Amino acid sequence: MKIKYLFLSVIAAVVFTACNSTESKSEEKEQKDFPFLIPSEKPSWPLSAAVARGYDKYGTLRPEQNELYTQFKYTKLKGFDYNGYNGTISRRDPSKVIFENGKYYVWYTHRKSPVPVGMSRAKEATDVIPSADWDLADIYYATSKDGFTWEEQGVAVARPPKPQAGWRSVTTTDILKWKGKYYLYFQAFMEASGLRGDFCPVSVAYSDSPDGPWTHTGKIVIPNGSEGSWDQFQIHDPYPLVHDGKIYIYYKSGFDKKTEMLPTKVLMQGVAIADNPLGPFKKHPLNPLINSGHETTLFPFREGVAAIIQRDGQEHNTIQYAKDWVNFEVASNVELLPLAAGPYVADAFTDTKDGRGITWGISHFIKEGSDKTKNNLSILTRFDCDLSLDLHDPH
Ligand code: AAL
Repeated sequence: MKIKYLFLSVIAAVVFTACNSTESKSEEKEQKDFPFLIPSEKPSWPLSAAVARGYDKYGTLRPEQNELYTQFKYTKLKGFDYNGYNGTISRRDPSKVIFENGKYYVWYTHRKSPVPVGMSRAKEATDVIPSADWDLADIYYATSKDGFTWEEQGVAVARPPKPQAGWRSVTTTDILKWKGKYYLYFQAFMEASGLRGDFCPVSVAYSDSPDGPWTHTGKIVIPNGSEGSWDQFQIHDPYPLVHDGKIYIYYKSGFDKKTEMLPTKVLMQGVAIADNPLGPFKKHPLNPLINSGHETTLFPFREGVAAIIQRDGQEHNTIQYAKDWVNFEVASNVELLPLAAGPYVADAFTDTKDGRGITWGISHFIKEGSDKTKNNLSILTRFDCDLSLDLHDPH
């Protein structure tokens, strides 16, 4: 009997030692294979969701190694007068920047008011006091040799006479160059912003030169959506790019069933596509394509398109990428993003299949009026970033 117990205890000891050594081996293995710095190749051992995401979603553990990660730098522009920042002059919502005739061009919402707007609001549609920073505004443009010092050239597209589209205000424009002609798309307000004005559609003017003269088409080229649709209430921030031989106009709308006058803060972005700059534009069946953001800022990147998503929504403060220009994925998380950014996009209209990205542009910020008019005083600024596959701007 004793031999049996002796035999069993030997077996137990052997098994115990083997287990221990296996355990110590696997512990040893983990210690050996799990160095303090996580390797750049995805490890073979089990990972937590967060560490796995670093490999699977971002493709790199360091944002700086991500082509669509950047920080942003801002520089005060020279050449724009703001009446001592007393709230009577605002400039905001710049277009993309283009390079023509040996200089840069930018278009933007320009509002001049007899009194500081911060303290007054339009009550009636006939009021001559703007109800917001973009009420009773016209589209101005400026040119520059270096992107830092600008020369305001004056009105590009003025408000047309009532009852034409945009008679109350023409704002938030963006530029398209197509077959040698130039097109400015803009929000066409029919009422003061403080009333139902923000429920505006998009119209377009065209010219043979970036210096104008511009001709109003009087057309609504991207109309509000039908009752109950996501873009029923507003068609804002038109942003044209050329892709696949067509004109892609990305735009923002307020997406919920709010009925009060002020636009919603549930903002999403979609696209309308046409073969001709004057339409007809067909809204993509998957709209809205981007679930966050405020003003639209996009640029061709490699075969797809990238988008800077700022201010509102679950995925604000991200840069997103759509290889097919429709289905966007979060590419990076970023901070201190430019508001209403109008980047210099060298390949915005070349129908490129290999977008090279951006390094700078014009955006805006809201400054408190010098006479404490609080907001309603928007200022244009320059932003610089590193979202380019090339080293520098060729100009
Ligand atoms: C901007 C843009 C649109 C809105 C208003 C002026 O940031 O989203 O243009 O109408 O605010």
